[in-house]
Amino acid sequence: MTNTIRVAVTGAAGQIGYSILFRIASGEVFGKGTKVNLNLLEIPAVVKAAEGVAMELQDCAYKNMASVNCYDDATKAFAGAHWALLVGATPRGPGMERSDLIRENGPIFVDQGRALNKAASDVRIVVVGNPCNTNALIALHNCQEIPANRFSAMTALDENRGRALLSLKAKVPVEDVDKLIVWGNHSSTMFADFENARIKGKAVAELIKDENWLRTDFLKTVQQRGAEIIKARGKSSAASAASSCIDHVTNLLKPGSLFSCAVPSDGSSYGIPKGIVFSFPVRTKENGTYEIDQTFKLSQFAKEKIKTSTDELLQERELIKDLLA
Ligand code: NAX
Repeated sequence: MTNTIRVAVTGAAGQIGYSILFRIASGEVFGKGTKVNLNLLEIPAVVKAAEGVAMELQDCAYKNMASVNCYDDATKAFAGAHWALLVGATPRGPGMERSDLIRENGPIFVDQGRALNKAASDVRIVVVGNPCNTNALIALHNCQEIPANRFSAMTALDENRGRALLSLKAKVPVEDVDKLIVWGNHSSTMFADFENARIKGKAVAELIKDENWLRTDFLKTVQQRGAEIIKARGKSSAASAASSCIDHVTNLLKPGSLFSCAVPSDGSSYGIPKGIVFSFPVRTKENGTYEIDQTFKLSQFAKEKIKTSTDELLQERELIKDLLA
């Protein structure tokens, strides 16, 4: 085992933290040939709970975990990190509007962007904490030293939800469903593009001959799945979110992967304006970077759905424009 990396995880004592940290420490994410130093970040009032998680991580005696340390200071937690998984954020409370949540969580990502700017250089940042697209935009604006293409936000859970749903409907194994790209915002306006998706290499409509279901129930179920889980479980999705975050990271590490990933738009792809973080079909390249796949054909129906999500992201940007350095 030769390679050693440092991974910072924020919101380490939260639900997703409790699920993802053990899988990172086990070697599942970065490979059995890599040792991981884990830096856990929590707010001061909760750092004690993170210390409890750290004790459990030590008690697993994972060969792939080189160290685990807890911090309540972002600059210390991000020092020398190769990956920063920004999971921590305040959850949406009862009666709270999305716009309130954006204003509540925005400042966290100003601080964390600045801390990354000071403390890390060769780092890749994945934003999970909601509203994740706009939080990623805030963080990258406050972190001028790190290239914008090192920042992404997670829409892999939405893609996984959609793939699972199509596989159940078509009665095929989930691995037979691919190219299901979720476009836009990780919110109820996201568009899970069943028109470009493939089941066993064929158009979805060839196997699921129910266009009305695809255009209505399918899209709505993917968009509302998070709320449905809260209703059933009494808590938000955490293990599936952690699992999808692992898919997001492993896809970014594996050249040739094609997956849904929210990245900064430079204005050159699919007519999406510059200056928002938008979920596109992202293809990982050999040298650890990625490109936006340009081969997707969008119908008028898809374009309308994508426009709704684009407009929402532009409105979100307007709400936090004072936080963009
Ligand atoms: P929890 O409320 O269980 O945990 C969040 C943790 O973050 C708490 O322990 C809190 O103390 C900590 N925290 C808050 N502010 C912090 C800061 N400034 N620095 C460090 N830690 C901080 O939430 P959990 O279920 O773990 O979800 C975490 C985030 O993921 C939420 O914002 C949630 O909305 C978001 N999600 C995003 C998803 C996605 O697909 N992008 C799906 C799952 C999830 O809903």
